[in-house]
Parts: sequence; C-alpha cells; structure tokens
Amino acid sequence: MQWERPQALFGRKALTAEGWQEDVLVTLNASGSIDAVTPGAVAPAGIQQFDLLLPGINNVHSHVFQRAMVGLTETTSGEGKDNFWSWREVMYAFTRSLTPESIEATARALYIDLLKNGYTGVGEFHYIHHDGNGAPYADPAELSHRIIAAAQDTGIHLTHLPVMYESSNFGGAPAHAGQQRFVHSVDGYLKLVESLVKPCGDATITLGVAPHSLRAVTPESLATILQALPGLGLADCPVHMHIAEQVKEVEDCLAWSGQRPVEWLLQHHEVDARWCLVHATHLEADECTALAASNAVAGLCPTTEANLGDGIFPAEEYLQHGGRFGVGTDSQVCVSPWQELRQLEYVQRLIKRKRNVLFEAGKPSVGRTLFDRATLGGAQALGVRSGKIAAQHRADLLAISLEHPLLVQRQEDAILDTLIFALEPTITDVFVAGQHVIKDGHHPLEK
Ligand code: NGQ
Ligand code: ZN
Repeated sequence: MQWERPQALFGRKALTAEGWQEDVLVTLNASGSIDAVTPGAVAPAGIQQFDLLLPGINNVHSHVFQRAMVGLTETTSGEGKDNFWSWREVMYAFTRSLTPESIEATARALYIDLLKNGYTGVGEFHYIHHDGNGAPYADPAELSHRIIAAAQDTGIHLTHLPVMYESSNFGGAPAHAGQQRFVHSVDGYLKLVESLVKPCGDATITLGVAPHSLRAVTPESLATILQALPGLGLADCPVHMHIAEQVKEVEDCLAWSGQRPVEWLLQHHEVDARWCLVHATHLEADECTALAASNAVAGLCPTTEANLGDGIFPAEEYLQHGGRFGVGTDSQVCVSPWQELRQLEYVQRLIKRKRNVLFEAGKPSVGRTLFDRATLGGAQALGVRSGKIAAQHRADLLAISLEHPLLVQRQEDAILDTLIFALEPTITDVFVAGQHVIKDGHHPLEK
C-alpha cells in the first residue's frame, strides 16, 4: 500500500509531551518521526486541521486468531463450572480449523478494527506456528509471514512476538495433543527467530520474543533463549510472557518451585524495561512492589481478564509504587482501548467500593492518568519510540472530532475523562509513522 504522508498536521487542541496545548503544528519527516511540535501556531495554507490530536495507543497483547471465535464461547456447559481452563479447551479445538489464509484474513480485519479504535501498534503474541497436524509448514515461518503481511497491508505497527512453547505445565510436563501446533524445540525456536530478523527490520515492524509462560517453557529453555538474544542482534528486544493469570497457575508454581510465578521470575532473571509481564494478576504485596521497581510493563487486558474470570490486578497499589502498564486486547472480545481503560478503573471501584482509584500525584484526572500510563507503557512494551507527541518520536497520532455536544464544553483532562468514561471517541484520522492509514473514519481496505 502506498500511503499518503503529510509533511505537517495541525491540531486546534493537542495533548503533547508538554501537556495540553492549542493551535499545535506538528511537522513530520520522511522517516515517519515528528520533527517539531509548535503550539500557538498559525495553520499554514492547505494543511489538514483537526479538532484534537492525541498520541496513538499501542496494544501490548494480541492473539489474532482468537478474534474469529469471539461470541462462540459465551454459552455455558450447564454445570456452572465453566472457567479459564474449559475456555482454553474450546479455544484449542477452534485452532484445528485455522489455515494460513484464514489467519491472514482474520489479522487484516482485526488490525483495521484496532486502527479505527485508536491502536496504532500491536504486540502480536504469535503462537500457532505449525499445520493442523503439528507439522512445520514448508516455510516454518509461514504463519509469521501471514501476520507480517496483514500488518504491512493495513499499516499498523507490528511488534511481532513469536512464542516459544514446549510443555503443558511447570516442570516440563509434555505438551498435550491440543498444543501441537504451538510446540518448538529451543533450537527450532531460535532458528525461527533468526529467520525473522530481516523481515522484521522494516520501519513499522519490530521483532521481540515471547516465552509463552513459566508453565509452557522450562527454566533451561528460558535461560537459553535469553542468552541467545545478543547473538541475534536482539539484545534490547521486547520480551513478553504470560504470568500469574490464574490461581491454579500460582498454586502449581508453588508446588513446583516453592515460589509464586512473579517471585520466581524476578529472582531468576534480570527483569527490566525490555519485559512485558502479561496479566500478572495474582500478586502478593512484595511481588507488586518488586514488579513496579523492575521498570517492566504489566500487560493488562482488563476486558479479557473479566471475560475469562481471571481475577483482579492490584492496580491501585501498583500505581502507587510507580508501576508501568500497557493495555492489550488479548482474546479480542473488545478492540477499544478506551473500554480497556474504563474497565481497569471500574473493577477497582467495585472491589474497593470507592471512586477515582487510579491516579498519580499531581494528576487528579483518572482519565488522564490512565491515558498517559497506557501510551507510555504501551510504547515501551512494543519497543517503539512512540506514545508521545514530541520531537524525535514516531508520528503515531490520532485525530479526534470534538463535535459531539458533550465535548464542545469540555476542556483539557475533562476531554479524556469524557472519552474514556462516557463516550467512544469519534476517531476521524489515524497516522502510523506518519502514514495516513485511517481517513475520515475509514481504512482503504474496507469495503
Ligand atoms: C493464550 N490466553 O495463549 O491464548 C492464553 C491461553 C494459556 C490467555 N492467557 C492459553 N489469556 O495461557 O495456556
Ligand atoms: Zn494471552
């Protein structure tokens, strides 16, 4: 796709790295970064003007194929015992029918939906690698290439996270029949990653790694993969892992190691700003503090965590300790970052029976706190210099209409509070690395 690349944009309002500003001229360079941000500017003739410019949001956790099964797992077996693990069996059965073509088609449709809702990047936690019999495709990276093609065609930024999967539980229990499409040896996995270094060198594609979970990867394999990264030129790449999502998972980890999953990981590896710990739902107070201090990003997926009955992340305590987070669409039951942020706050209100829980010092607006944290944490987790309207940052931008009667009177942070808690924003235009991918609310690949 040949995208239009404007040389400058003008926002009557914009949330820049300096805060709320008016009449902001954002100039872009040919490599897709912001050159300069000038408030109080006069719009040059012929430039496109928008009501409001916001930084784009990066979706830190996506399993693309699960988009095709939304709405198909909300029927009970009738015994009142449906849970995460029974959902997972349904999901495994669903994966049997997936083909390279269907996965690519699902990815295109999903990525367009993500862009239209304000996600400018996606962290694709990609774990179906093999054919329906568990045999590698002629090109073992076939399905990675399908995902990459969908991202390139739709214009979304992709942080591709090929997943290492080998076991069905802690202690290296063998993978089940339903997991055969995911499984690699460490050697096979590292070859896959190596083969993706070049295809992911593009300006809008980043490569990272994803050991699926401490359940699915042995300590030896995890250590080998992490040690191999510098040799692949990936010393600083994003490292994503599911962790402590379910109570049973915590119990199994305790039985195996005497430690809880986050406790184990923090003790055995140098978890730093490269890492995104997905869910990290079940944390003791000291794990919460230590995770916040590690500078890793917690990859929160509030609508999926609710849908799957995971539990509640201790967001208030985590934020009080300066913890970083991003939001992800995970099982794809919801593709709106605004709803993820609302759900994150509402769950805290319900369990704490109070209001306005998630805020940071000097930032009393909950909407502003949530938005700032999710944009910064999302960019960090995806390994992109994005998430801020500032010079030298990627031009990942959302243009939002303020025509709705409720928004006409709103100023500054109250705009974000209204968009997150009361309205779905009308996103008219989206730019990814300066490319104009959504125009007047539409993507060119939509019918
Ligand atoms: C996944 N999803 O990889 O799709 C997982 C389920 C698992 C979430 N954890 C499989 N939400 O964790 O074993
Ligand atoms: Zn997941």
